[in-house]
Amino acid sequence: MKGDRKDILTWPGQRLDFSKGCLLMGVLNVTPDSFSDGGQYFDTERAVEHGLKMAADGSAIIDVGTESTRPGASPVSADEQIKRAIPVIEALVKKIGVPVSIDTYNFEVAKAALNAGASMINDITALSDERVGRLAADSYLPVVLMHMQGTPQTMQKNPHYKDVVLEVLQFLLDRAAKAQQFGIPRERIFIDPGIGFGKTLEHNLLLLKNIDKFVKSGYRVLAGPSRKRFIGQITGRENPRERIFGTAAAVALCAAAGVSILRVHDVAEMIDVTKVVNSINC
Ligand code: HH2
Repeated sequence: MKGDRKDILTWPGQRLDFSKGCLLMGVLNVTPDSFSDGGQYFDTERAVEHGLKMAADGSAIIDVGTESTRPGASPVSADEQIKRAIPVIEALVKKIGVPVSIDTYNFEVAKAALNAGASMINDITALSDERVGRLAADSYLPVVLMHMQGTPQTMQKNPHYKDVVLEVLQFLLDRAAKAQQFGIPRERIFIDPGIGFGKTLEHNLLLLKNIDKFVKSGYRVLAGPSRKRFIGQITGRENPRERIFGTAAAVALCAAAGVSILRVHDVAEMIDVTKVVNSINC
């Protein structure tokens, strides 16, 4: 299966080169309430400035999110999300050479983002709305399929699995097969175990410990451990912005295991981590 995975992923107008190892996806939350940077980039100008900085720092993709999915967060209307996302995407695609992805499971938001120039869809519900899958297929775009148990409102109430690694992997393989039925070729599919989405500390650790099993599936893997609560639980650091070294440990482990993309907030710091791991691994 690994043979299907080329080192360079190309799609209309874009390319990602994995030949030297993993790449970073910089998080750009245009929200007032995200768990670690809520409000910091809610203003369009500041959001664009931060996106430009992450690209200059070495981020290979900028991931624009307009709705917090932290545990207990409430959904935001599509109209409001479009209002938040579009000016930021339009400004970024004019100024940077790297792809902009839209972090959404909402068809209307995805469609508006693609019209504004976004060229990748990061769907935390793994194409729960089939129209998002067809949109990605018809537009020849890559997609990220993430696993979540429950919804952001309920997911941390009592997450339960018999075998978390097996169940999460099986779910992602099923969704990836479905994505191919929509017409998305397998090399454009990224699978993501969804660290922190309906998972206890133990579940998150098991998923990270076994991240190689996801890599061996033949699909490219994306992981998003950045600043998350499991790092606070281990280190005692309540403030997500103080979880950079903890994030670095998880990023290094994932990079060494062959994860293709790490979704991170602290691009300037994590680029050094991945450069070192990639150099050792090459
Ligand atoms: N995590 C978050 C949001 N989107 N997408 C993928 N593919 N994988 C992840 O692990 C992931 C994600 C949550 O982080 P953040 O965007 O910083 O927080 P919030 O949801 O509060 O905006």
